[in-house]
Amino acid sequence: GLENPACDGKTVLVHLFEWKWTDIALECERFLASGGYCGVQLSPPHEHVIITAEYPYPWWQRYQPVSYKLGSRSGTEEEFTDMVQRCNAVGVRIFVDGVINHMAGVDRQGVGSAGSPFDSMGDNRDFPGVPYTPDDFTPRSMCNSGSGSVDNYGDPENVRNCYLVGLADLYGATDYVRQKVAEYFNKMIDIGIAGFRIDAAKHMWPADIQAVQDLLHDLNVDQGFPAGTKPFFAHEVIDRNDGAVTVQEYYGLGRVTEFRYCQKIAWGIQDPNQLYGVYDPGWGMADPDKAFVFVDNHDNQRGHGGAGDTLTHKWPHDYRLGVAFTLAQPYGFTRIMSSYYFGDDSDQGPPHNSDYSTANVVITSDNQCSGGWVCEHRWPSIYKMVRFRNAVGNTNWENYFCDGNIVAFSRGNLGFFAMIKYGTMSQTLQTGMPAGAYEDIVSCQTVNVNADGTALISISNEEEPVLAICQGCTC
Ligand code: LAG
Ligand code: CA
Repeated sequence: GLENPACDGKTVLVHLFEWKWTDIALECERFLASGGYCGVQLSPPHEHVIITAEYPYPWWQRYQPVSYKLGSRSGTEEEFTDMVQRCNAVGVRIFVDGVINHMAGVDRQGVGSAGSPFDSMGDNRDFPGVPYTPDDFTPRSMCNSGSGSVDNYGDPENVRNCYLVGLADLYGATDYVRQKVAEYFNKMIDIGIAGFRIDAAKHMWPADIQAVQDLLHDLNVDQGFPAGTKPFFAHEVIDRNDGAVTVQEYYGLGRVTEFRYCQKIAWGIQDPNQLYGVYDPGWGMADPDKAFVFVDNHDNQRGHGGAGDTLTHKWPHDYRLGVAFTLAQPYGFTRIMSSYYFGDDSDQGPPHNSDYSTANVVITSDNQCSGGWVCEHRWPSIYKMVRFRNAVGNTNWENYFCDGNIVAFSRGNLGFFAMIKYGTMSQTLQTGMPAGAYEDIVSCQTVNVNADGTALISISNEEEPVLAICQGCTC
């Protein structure tokens, strides 16, 4: 449903940022299904602008819609449908990044990725591929900024009615826009997707999102969803206690992104004494059953939207700890980032062929990726923790231990997690688990839990300094 995706209790999404549909279909079959992943967040599947002049094919061209045709840098409608069906067939669900706040920037015209012409220059708003005409965009008279762009985050009217970085703002209060968006979403629901990430939800009125949701179909029973299941929603609301719009306004529409978690986990890995406070209601952070959490996303990992204090794959040791801890602790519904390398160039698109079409993902003999793809979701201490999170369900964390370097806790009596920031460890800790021999799912070594729940906890791999045992889990 709205807050919990229909994936049989599986609890982790992975964002396969800029992957092609053909590669995602393969990844569902060869890795994600057995890895216990709930599903994949796609890059936006709609037709987008193609940018060559100021920069060759930046990743962010996909955040400028031209129409709702399913033809994008990631592939065609046929490939999209094939991916959805093949992933569903192995129990991995597909989640769409829905860009519905706006169309292309007001400095753009040309032909989109599926062949539709468009003209968004100046006051022109011609998107025949939908079609949208000037009436479908928020009247300039409703925006109180001089430039016409969002420039005052202290004012919700400005945030929602003005043009976000100059992107032509859709007038979501109109029936026509609501119907066109719902038509786009319903087409993909009927193909078999399971839900949405709503881009720039902060810049839309909650009532306008609600109106679209009211028009949506239930998930497709022929693709294995129970009858009457609503699509899952994660609304992108960047709320860092720094503006007039709060995540709480979006409760009732599904989950909300919790960007304060990114900051909290970065600080916590810096100073493990702070880790117990990753969920801080005093900070206004979203309720646990509303929060959508992640260590980094495609924006803040490269200094775009809501960046600052962000852990990324560029610091692999700390990043592994951050993601492993995130998957071990109980707060929120979790998403893992899967990136490509980009150095210092925050505009750079995905690995590409000589004609700039997106390159294939290359899988190596040790089950990692190459060809410029990072594949954090295949790093051992990350993907193994997906199993842990699935196994411990909704249990609380207990037996919390922290000495400023070692952090450990149990999840009910279903699982126990430990990690160490520097060095190695060998120490007796309370695991909260029934007596018995368990396999550490990270190192594959045996952990013997005594009758009183204590066990000798040893971590010797300084690269992947994480240990996890759970009931029913093997290495
Ligand atoms: C988002 N969430 O609210 C996305 O996560 C984020 O990646 C999107 O921005 C943004 N909202 C709009 O969907 C990205 C880039 C921007 C880029 C924008 C449109 O972070 O840098 O703006 O996508 O492609 C670009 C230029 C701007 C220009 C604008 C309009 O960087 O300088 O004004 O296009 O032409
Ligand atoms: Ca808006």
